[in-house]
Amino acid sequence: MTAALRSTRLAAYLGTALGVAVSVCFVTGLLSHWLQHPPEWFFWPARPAWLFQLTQGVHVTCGVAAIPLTLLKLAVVYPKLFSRPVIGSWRAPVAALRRGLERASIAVLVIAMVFELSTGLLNIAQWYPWRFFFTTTHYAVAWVLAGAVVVHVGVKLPDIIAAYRRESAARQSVSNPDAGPSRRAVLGAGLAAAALATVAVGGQSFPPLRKLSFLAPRSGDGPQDLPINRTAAAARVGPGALSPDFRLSLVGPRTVDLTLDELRALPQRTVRLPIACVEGWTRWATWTGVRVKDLAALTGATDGAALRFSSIEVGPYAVSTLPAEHVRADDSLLALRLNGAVLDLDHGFPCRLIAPSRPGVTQTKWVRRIEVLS
Ligand SMILES: Nc1nc2c(c(=O)[nH]1)N[C@H]1C(S)=C(S)[C@@H](COP(=O)(O)O)O[C@H]1N2
Ligand SMILES: [Mo]
Repeated sequence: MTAALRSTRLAAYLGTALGVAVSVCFVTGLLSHWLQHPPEWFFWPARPAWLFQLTQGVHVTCGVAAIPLTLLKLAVVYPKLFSRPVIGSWRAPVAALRRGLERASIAVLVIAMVFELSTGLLNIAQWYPWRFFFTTTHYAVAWVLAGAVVVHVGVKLPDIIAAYRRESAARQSVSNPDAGPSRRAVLGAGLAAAALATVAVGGQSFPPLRKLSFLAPRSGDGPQDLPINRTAAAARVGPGALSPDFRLSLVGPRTVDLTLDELRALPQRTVRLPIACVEGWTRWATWTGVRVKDLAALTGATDGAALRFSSIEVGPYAVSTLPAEHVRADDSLLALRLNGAVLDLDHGFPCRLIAPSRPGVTQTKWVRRIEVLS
């Protein structure tokens, strides 16, 4: 690699692009985390229905775009990782401290970055070759990464500012521009690789891009034109879901048990809503079922109550809480039908939750019990 490519300026450009991508991933990741584990103060609107599709699509797409940028940035700066002295001399303690902090933050930064990008990528490919629980670890390391980025940018700020100011000077310092690819060519190639990565997987989150998305792990397979996250067989819900003794229990000020026929006899509503999976894919469908707020009203719940949905299944995604804002929304349904036919067993037969602007993981399938909270 030529001197031009090792320049601070290229490192600063790539660093800026990466800083933007990481910040966007951090914020959209926090939103996804709060949606799944809402703190008291957290509010998320029920409209527009595609809001979570957008934030999560941006999260996954920026993460993927960051992969080629990270590789390029490492290629540009890696000789510095081996530069000596490691920290410096005690005779200049302030400089040594700064250098020590810089190097430590870079070590943490690189490790956390590689960890976040690789686990995120494997997660959207739905391949889990590890033993830890993905979401908790990905979330915890995100804070480590954010801290390392803040320290790194703080330490490097003088260099970054200087790099942006020194355009012409840096150009002149390149003694032999023919010795290899130019800085601009490398930067262009990096951005092109990032754009390609974006298009290659972005289509699973943004349907108009879908035909171009040759790497999108999930886009349209599954019965009733909708991918399946977890099958009925895997969740072992078949007997309970198909039993003629199935009852939906509504538990609130009044407790009501409904058979499937009784559910079908209630007023039905049809809406277009997406399943927007945290793993990045989104698929819109037409859902028909009973409005959640009508079910809440049957139990005598007051306006402003949240509901807890529990599945026949036992497992990590068997229970979800629907906040009051979404209970009130006209489009939140306990769905009985999907794309014009009875809900497939794999999509949650006899009934499943579908609510607007929510992560797919909270759209509980095979619902057996709805409880009024507070
Ligand atoms: N009971 C139960 N409900 C569940 C899940 C699950 O594993 N068990 N997976 C969730 C996830 S992660 C998603 S993305 C959606 C997918 O719904 P689908 O399989 O009908 O497409 O269902 C959600 N509901
Ligand atoms: Mo999901």
